[in-house]
Amino acid sequence: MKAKILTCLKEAGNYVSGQALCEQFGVSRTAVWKTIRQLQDEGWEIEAVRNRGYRLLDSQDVYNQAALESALHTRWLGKNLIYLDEIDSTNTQVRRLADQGAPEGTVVVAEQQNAGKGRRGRSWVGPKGSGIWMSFLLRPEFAPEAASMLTLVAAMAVADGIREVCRLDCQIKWPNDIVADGKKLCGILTEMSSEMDSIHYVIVGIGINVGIRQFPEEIRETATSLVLCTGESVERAKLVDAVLRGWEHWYEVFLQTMDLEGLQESYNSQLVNMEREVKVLAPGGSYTGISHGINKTGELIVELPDGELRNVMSGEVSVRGVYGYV
Ligand code: BT5
Repeated sequence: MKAKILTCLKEAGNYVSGQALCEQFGVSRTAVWKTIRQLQDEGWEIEAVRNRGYRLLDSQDVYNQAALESALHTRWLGKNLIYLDEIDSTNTQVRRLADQGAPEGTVVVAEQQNAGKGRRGRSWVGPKGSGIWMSFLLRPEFAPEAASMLTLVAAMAVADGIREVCRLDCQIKWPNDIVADGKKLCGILTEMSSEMDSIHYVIVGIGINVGIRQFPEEIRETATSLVLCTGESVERAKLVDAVLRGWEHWYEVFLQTMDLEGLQESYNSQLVNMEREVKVLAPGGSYTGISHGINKTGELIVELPDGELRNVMSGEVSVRGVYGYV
């Protein structure tokens, strides 16, 4: 009900009479009034004028179940959306739900993560009120080998979403970061539960720094946020919607060929390291070369000084710019 009234006010962009809301949703005037009060308590600025009705003032960053439901314009992703004030990690929460049989497309969004995860046991800083920390569940039919490409699909979705909502020209740092001004704005963590030749489920986790103004010492040089890059605040629910819509689009492109053929060109055009010298930090030792972008299976093609071309797989390495983080 809250989400519905909110959507109605957003779409109207003007006064909507109490009577019209009563009729549309088949509830009493008191029920409408109570719902408006709840929305106001959550932070929405709703003006109430006698004889005219209710009007939603400027869009604000209200972030909760109703705000997200009302902002979502996806086809299938997030039809089952769960908003939480606080959680250890949204990836871990989706895993718990997946084990209990949650459907494909389930999305978990949290206001705060207390034990956010990065790759290979690293941790992710996810303070309250200043980011998008979310994960979603897929139950794909394809072979486990294909799953590593999904991180790259997610990167495309995030970059599109940020451009659409924030008009910020961000780039992708292979395989799982979105960067702006040479610093990390977003990280992606894809996890999988599988057997030898079949996937039980995949969890795609996305962390976007939105309003963080000051980072912990250890990442101060390498991390940034949307507010630091644009100086503007962001309506997070809108950005969640744009990213999830972006996922639906690029995932469909991916499924057509079961590889990145349809994404490769666009991905490479956004790649921050394209045709630049990179340092590959592999378990067996690091080496440098020139990055020529990704191939159809999402490996990074790196040309070594002797001309040898190496296809670098994302599971085993990190890539750094020779002069800094990107
Ligand atoms: C990642 O790992 O970049 C994946 C991050 C995924 C986070 C999302 S949030 C929602 C979902 N739930 C989770 O628990 N995780 C996902 P990696 O490439 O390993 O980078 C981790 C490194 O990034 C850390 O070791 C820090 O150096 C740095 N870092 C940590 N928090 C950061 C932040 N908020 N912004 C930028 N850099 C950060």
